[in-house]
Amino acid sequence: PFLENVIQHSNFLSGEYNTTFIDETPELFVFPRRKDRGTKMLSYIAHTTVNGGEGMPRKEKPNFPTSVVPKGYAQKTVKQGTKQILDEQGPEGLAKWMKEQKEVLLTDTTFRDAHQSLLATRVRTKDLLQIAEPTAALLPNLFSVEMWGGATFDVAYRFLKEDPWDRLLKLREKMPNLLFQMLLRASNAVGYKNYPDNLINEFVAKSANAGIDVFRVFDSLNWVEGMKPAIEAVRDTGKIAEAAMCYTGNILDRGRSKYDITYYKNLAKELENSGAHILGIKDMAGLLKPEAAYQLISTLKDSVDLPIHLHTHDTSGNGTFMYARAVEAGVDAVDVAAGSMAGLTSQPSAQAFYHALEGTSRQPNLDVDAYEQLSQYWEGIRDYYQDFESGMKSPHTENYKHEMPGGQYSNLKQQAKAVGLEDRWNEVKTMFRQVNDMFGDVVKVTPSSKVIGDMALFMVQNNLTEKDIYERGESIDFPESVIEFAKGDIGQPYQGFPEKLQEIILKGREAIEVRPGELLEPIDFTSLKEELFEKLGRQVTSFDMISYALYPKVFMDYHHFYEKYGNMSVLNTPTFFYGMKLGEEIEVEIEQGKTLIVKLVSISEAQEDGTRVVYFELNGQAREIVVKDES
Ligand code: 3PY
Ligand code: ZN
Repeated sequence: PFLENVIQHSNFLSGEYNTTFIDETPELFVFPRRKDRGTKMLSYIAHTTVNGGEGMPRKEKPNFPTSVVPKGYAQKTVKQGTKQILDEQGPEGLAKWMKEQKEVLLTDTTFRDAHQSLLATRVRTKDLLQIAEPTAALLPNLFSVEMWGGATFDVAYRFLKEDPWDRLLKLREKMPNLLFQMLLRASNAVGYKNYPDNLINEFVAKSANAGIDVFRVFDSLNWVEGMKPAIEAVRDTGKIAEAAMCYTGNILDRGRSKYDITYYKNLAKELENSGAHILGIKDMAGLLKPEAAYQLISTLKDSVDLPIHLHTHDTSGNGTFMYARAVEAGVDAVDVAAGSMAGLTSQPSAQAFYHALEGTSRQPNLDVDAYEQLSQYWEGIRDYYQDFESGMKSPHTENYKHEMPGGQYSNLKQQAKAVGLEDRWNEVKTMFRQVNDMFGDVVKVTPSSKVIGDMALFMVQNNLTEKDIYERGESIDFPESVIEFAKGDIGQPYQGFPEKLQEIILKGREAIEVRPGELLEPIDFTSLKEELFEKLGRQVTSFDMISYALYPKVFMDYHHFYEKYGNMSVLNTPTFFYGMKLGEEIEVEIEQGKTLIVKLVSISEAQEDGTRVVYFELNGQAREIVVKDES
């Protein structure tokens, strides 16, 4: 403030200052009092109570039962696990160890994909941290915990107003024995478009440094060329490169030959040759049927030398049966979620899978009662996120038709609702598949699935048929993501683009066939750091810099929120989303050992200017906050 006072002073601006100015101008030493943390926090609570949480309608805070955290595990010495195997034996040693295990290995996805797929990725760090130590202690035999990447990165900043790096660092401390796994969209990192290679390298290096061990790398078109730089970047860190192929179509359908078993066999070999330590199979839409899984895994086991890690979404309800067949064929590891966060668009239930394999030699090595305890915790906190549930109540087999990824279903439904197409949701789903076929039957997963989804919405909204596109294409302004796809900006689809359609969409724009990363200017991190320092007015960490490079606007919006309200990740989740009820009292630990007690006393009627006064007690002292009622 001193410097600000000086340079804004009229004498300074007119150039009249000499060395005596400090004595002669005492007003320079009058600093505006910075808002303290308590006031900022009350402002957030007042705003949320009056107007509702970010992206949510205002709603009376429901009553939630207290969540049950299994007791006695905090700071307890945990049994060593896969993390120590990696640290001691390196990625090759770990891959060898995987293949030697008789029991099928498990990845728990509750910390990432399960809530991405069921609750629009909204689970907050606070709720993850509470269960981290018990998970590490109770499930020391897990292969890995998938807890980062995919959509969690931008959603953390955008909607939860928290720093995803902070989540990673804090969880790492609490779970020292288990491998941490993330989902990396190859050249799209944790975003929706291709980034320069040096940004991918930097992102991977810093993620590895902060605690990620297993990078599940995929390309949304299964384009291996697009995956190589990311695989290489992971290998350079000494961590595990799990190169995943996205499963699409149906190998059992002999009439649909584009993605047949030979396609997957060749792809697997290519990934092995590109340096993968583990071969991932990413069945993002839950299309892999039990017999197909058996045939696929058997073939791959014969063709590559890598351990195989299978991922699915249980949308159809066939997930556990499918896994059981994959286990018979020799799959090394599968992805499951704690029962109360499993099923439907999420992963199959860990407990159900355990019981399904009883009496077989490959039943997972797992304390199933411990999993039940953890599951009870998740069941409790899932309630906090009830406004983000997709509304799907039972298994849907229509995913075999529309082929929409589990993680996209609720998102696209929200998007449809936002443009007034809620009543035509069935049409959107049918159109999703039609657009897929128009584009030549493509792999659909972030971001290619977004292209198909955007186009499907666009066609339903404008009542367009495939015929219309071909007949009136020149006069149609296609969605931006569709144009970028046709330009080759997210890579090359297997067997290329349908030429005619590409021409119609591009309208003379040039398409590329090389890897987009080759054409993108590398990021100049030195000047980026300076730019960001100017913008933030504080020291810039490498984490800030990477996040800003990936998502400039999202990152700056988060920064502005933080300036205004402070660190709101300290609030409990119901308060973060709904604010407080009249008369309610909460405790907020703003830093270790420093707790504030907040009571909401009353809220005034709205004044003529649309503001309300919210009366609190903060540690027993009366405080007032004026907020604008936005209703
Ligand atoms: C993601 O990319 O976020 C996914 O989960 C894709 O399935
Ligand atoms: Zn998934």
